Amino acid sequence: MALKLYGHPMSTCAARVLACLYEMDAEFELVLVNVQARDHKQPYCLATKNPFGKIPALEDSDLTLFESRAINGYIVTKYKGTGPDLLRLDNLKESALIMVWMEVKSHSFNPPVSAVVYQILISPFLGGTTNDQVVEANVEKLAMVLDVYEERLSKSKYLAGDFYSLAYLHHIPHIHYFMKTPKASLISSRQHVKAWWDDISSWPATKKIMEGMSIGGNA
Ligand code: GS8
Repeated sequence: MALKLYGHPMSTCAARVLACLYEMDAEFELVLVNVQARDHKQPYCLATKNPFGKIPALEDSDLTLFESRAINGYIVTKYKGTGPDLLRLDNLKESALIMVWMEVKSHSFNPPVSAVVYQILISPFLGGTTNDQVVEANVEKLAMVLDVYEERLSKSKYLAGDFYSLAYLHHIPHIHYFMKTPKASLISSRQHVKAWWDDISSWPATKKIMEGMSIGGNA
């Protein structure tokens, strides 16, 4: 039976899983969740999909998973024999480095990039305003993270090494939206970060998810 992904292509977390499903060439069905109608907060969804009332969730027969990065770990492991080895589980050092950069993405890169994207694109889309102070504070934090990326990417093609992995894939949805903001030069002004983004944003799986990622008329 095909995998079932509950989510919406506009959501960064769901797009992260979609990118992985495309990359692994997995057969799946996307079940659209109407977030504005709060489908994901209904008792049935809380009980059977994600008790935290978030998207995405993945069903594989009797197994239900949530948390996009954990879902991707499952997908890559399940399709290891047929798709690209995005976790390099047979190589202890490489898989450890992938873990490091996935953690960096979650804990250092994600908080500032998502704050900027939220303030500049999502809040106005939801009828709110942009808090410029929050934007500037997070731009400063993101710049420091990207300085580390620039240094790292001057030494290897991708963050974890000269091979592509889940670490690159996990960055794509947020950077896609971030590049639609007036702060995009944080990426494009850094030679190696820009080359990395130009590379990973040209992958077929990346292009496929980008088609579904649009916030109002802005992105
Ligand atoms: C975060 C899920 C999440 O925040 C993951 O899956 O990686 N750590 C989890 N999902 C958001 C959409 S992400 O764009 C969500 O469900 N938002 C709607 C809501 O909170 O009601």
